[in-house]
Amino acid sequence: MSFDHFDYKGVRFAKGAHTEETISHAENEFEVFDDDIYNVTYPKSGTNWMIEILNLIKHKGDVTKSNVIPIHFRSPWYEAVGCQEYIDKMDSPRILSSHLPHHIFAKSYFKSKAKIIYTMRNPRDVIVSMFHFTKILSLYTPAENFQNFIEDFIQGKALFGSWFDHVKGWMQMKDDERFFFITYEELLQDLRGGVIRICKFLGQELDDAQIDLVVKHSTFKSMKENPMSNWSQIPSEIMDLSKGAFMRKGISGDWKNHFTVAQSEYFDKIYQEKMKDLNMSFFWEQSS
Ligand code: PPS
Repeated sequence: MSFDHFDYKGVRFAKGAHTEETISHAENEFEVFDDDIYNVTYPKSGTNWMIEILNLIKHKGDVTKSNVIPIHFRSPWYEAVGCQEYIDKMDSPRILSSHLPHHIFAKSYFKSKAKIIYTMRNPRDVIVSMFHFTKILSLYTPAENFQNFIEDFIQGKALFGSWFDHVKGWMQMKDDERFFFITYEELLQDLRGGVIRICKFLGQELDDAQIDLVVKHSTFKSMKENPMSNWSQIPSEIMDLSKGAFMRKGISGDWKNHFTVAQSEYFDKIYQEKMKDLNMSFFWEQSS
């Protein structure tokens, strides 16, 4: 997995998208407001899906903003280069995205009442999604050797570091009332049920018709067809959609089309070893 990078507190970041200054600012100086909502994920785990859901919930299912504002401006990544100017203009409650691991997250968050929604996805499908993403996002050198890609992912050489450390870090907050976690696979299986649980966590009262609208406009099909949600507004020098789609397949279990039996067994062994101390079983372990 090749990209021009720098490491910060043991985590890999992409030059161009981040600088040591933006990461240090995000960690040490960024001001969290009590009514902020943070959409936190490891990359390729459903970040954009959650941006769509949370913004639709905020607007009680009204799709107007989703149809006119590109998705990356609706909930900017607060650690990324150039995002502060959009964040400064946001209405409250701000819905912000982040791929930061727990140990680099904004210090001011931990003294606030702000809420975090953490979405996780089967790491095997994260690997596949990221593998294809390297072909369209210019900061990457397109990946060709899948075996090496799996190895780099396991070694924490991916953008935002180790998936295992990310999940284990954030799961330290699993019993905190400001923290809610959900899996991509649960959303796939029951989007409406997921939306209702998220509303409850946020204290947002939507009626049945409003919930139906949130669901309708956050399906894979709706988002793929919406030019403001499918990343087609991004210049092709940054993301070249002639080489693949950002809204690629939107399914669980695509890893079975990519991993050999040997790769799958190898990954399972590493997964068991690295996750054993967490003592948690995730939804994808039952569903994939
Ligand atoms: S990123 O680049 O890290 O912000 O990517 P992220 O948004 O986290 O993940 C991209 C994958 O999520 C899929 N996606 C969806 N799946 C189902 N339903 C909806 N509505 C949806 N929106 C985005 C997207 O297709 C990527 O997964 P893959 O497996 O590549 O298709």
